[in-house]
Amino acid sequence: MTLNIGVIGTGMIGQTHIRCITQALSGAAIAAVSDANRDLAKEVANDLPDAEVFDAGQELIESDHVDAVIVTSWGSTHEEFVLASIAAGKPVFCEKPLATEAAACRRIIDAEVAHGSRLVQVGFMRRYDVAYRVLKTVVDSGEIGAPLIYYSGHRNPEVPGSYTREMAIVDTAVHDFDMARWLLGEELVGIRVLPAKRNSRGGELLDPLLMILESESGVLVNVETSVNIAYGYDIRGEVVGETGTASLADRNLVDIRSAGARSGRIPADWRERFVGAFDTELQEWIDAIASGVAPTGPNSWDGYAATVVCDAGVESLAAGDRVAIALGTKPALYDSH
Ligand code: NAD
Ligand code: ISE
Repeated sequence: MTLNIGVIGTGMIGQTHIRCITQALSGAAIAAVSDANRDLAKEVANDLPDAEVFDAGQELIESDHVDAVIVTSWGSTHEEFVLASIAAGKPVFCEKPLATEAAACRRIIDAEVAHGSRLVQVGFMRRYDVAYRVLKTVVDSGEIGAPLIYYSGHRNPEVPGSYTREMAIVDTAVHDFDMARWLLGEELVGIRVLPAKRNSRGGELLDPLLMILESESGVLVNVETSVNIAYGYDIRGEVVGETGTASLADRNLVDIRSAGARSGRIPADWRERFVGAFDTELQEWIDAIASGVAPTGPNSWDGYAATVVCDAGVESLAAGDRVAIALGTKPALYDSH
């Protein structure tokens, strides 16, 4: 059976996911697209012979030709489309953030709990990256002892002019927060955000930022965002345990020896670094739905928790102080995930 997917938001990552589904993955087709910019949606649909173009995301969700929904529009629109998908009883894959406000994430959780089973998956694709998966296996095995510190470096060569101060936290570090929760298997309870000496390439941005978070058991998580670092898209991760350490290795595809030096290639951007993770993330989502199993990837609670950590981070940046993170009670629906 082919899973017919409707995509809302045919911008950069919407097109990346469509390409991935139509050119690399199996078991699914793009049956519908919608974008606030209708010309863009039509242009994207030109390469998709079976895709209908809808003026409104809501109509796409309700279409009988759409079995499952992918939401890749701007973050501020996610709540509306995720809630509509839940109301229609359709599985929905929502790019991060699940919603831009904690209260909106809570409304999604309430709707999903009322539905009675999981329909929502959030696009935290790092959980599907081969290197991160091996890192988690090592941590969970106890080989390096109990984790004590986790360092998470998130470096972008540059960011667009529309990138604001808070985005280093809510748009970039949100991935690191999710990784910390997933790798450690615990919630984060506090955050302190410290601006470093500014990178002169970053204009008015506070770049780099250093964030120090604590987990429930007292593990310290140290997140670095550097979003104008020029040399490439570099993702670092190291867990310091009681008896050893484990870190993401450099993933050179080639070793270059030239002019008396040895070097390797660093990815240009997130698409190049996480191409394999996006493939696995979407293939596992498609396979689960096709076989009638609820998605097992990052859930609404994960999306909510990440947004709450982001809110606390933004508050800490403004206040120059530590801010506590309070999540409240987790519904039983999310206990086994
Ligand atoms: P983009 O601006 O390139 O594309 C977003 C598209 O959504 C635009 O074409 C816009 O017209 C459309 N849109 C906006 N409001 C809409 C609405 N109400 N209905 C239909 N379409 C609407 O942005 P992008 O970079 O593709 O980012 C989209 C989302 O994906 C964001 O939430 C972003 O955080 C996330 N993202 C995730 C990753 C990742 O690594 N997982 C990477 C990039 C972006
Ligand atoms: C972007 O939105 C992403 O999600 C990328 O993974 C991240 O590296 C980048 O900083 C964000 O702007």
